[in-house]
Amino acid sequence: MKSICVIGIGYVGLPTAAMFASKGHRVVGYDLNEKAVNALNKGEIIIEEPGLGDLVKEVVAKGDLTAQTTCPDDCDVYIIAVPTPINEDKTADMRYVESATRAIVPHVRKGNIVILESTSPPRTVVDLMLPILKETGLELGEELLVAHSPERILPGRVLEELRTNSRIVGGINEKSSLEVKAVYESIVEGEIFITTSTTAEMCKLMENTFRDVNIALANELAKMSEELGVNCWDVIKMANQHPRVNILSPGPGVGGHCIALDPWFLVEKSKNAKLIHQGRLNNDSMPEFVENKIANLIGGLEGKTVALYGVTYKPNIDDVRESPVMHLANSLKAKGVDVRICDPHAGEKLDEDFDIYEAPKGADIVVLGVNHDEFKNVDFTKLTEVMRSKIIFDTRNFWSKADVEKAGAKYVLLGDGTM
Ligand code: SAJ
Repeated sequence: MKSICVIGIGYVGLPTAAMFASKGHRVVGYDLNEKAVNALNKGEIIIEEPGLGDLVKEVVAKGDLTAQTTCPDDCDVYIIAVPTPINEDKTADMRYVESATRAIVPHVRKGNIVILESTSPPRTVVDLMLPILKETGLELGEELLVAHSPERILPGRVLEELRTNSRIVGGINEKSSLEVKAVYESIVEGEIFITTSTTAEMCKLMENTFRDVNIALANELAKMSEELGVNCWDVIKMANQHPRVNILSPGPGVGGHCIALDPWFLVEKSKNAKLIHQGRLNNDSMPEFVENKIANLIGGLEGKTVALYGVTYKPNIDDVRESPVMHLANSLKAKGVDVRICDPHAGEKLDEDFDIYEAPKGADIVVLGVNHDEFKNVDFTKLTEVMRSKIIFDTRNFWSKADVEKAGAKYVLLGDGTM
């Protein structure tokens, strides 16, 4: 059993720390955020993720997971799981990775392992971390083992995916890769692939980029379909019957802290990332596209009321980071729209949150931004009877046209070719 320090106890670090602790390792979460540290030491969590609350409670109660705001110095393994946000100019903000690496320098000893889990631009380990870690005086790859092992867990399924997904371990040399692989073997049931640190960085970025470019294609299809009078959802359904085609779904844009950001790390580092760049621009254009459709449907925006269902970046989570629907809500507000938000998951984080049947009061349109489960079985008669004009705009192909029309309302679907 090892003693492990996880630096950054957020969306990735916390479940990782809890998982290692549940396998008998002694784990210390190190984070500068006092609120997160205090909550963790009480066995509480401040994020919404199925199963995580119970697991954390259990390992904290057993004393296997603790948290502190200073870096511990008696650990065998240091895992860096800090955020890698993006600057205004779309370049990676690597301050947290840099300061986390600097923070461990005085604490690491001969035989320790340093792992970067944060998604980072290619060459981060080699160009940013190694020069800092050299200051330890330890021989890198021999006395101090270093690797990148990107997290690839899907919010909403984090514990399951941590355990069952395959894992990539990119060491600065083979010895590092093998030692780090052994660390993850205690929590990962999937296959663990060994490679170089820069290849591991590229793998992670290309996975999210693959999805981003595919969604960009779906969004472009939605726009073309409206132009050409085709229902893009029919096209996707039938084209995907082909054994080698899998077009993802269009929507109001791509959000979250991963897919909407990671492709920029490639654009920053390579002048050849042209398709990737265009895909980002396509996806970022969707909130505005949806806003223009809303304006067309209700005859302008100023002075209008829009009931907006779901503002998180995807369904059934409370995360509004980089949410395109949040972006849409703010843009509508700036144009003089009274935006009445209903979000059963993120509601507590918002200034104002309406109940499902309260949000549409006096609304000129109901817009489905995110398909939370709570919205599945809404009663459209009850929902639309309090509206000023009965228009339902579904950006996710989630609601039934027949159900909406039965309630005497107009149903409009993003990319259905009717506008
Ligand atoms: N989206 C669409 N259409 C689709 C699918 C998704 O518009 O057909 C949108 C969603 O609404 C959301 C965004 O894309 O706004 C991203 O959601 P997601 O569920 O595709 O992915 P994330 O960002 O929650 O998690 C991704 C995952 N990566 C891949 O599936 C390749 C996850 O495995 C990674 O660990 C995570 O990024 C990460 O941390 O990098």
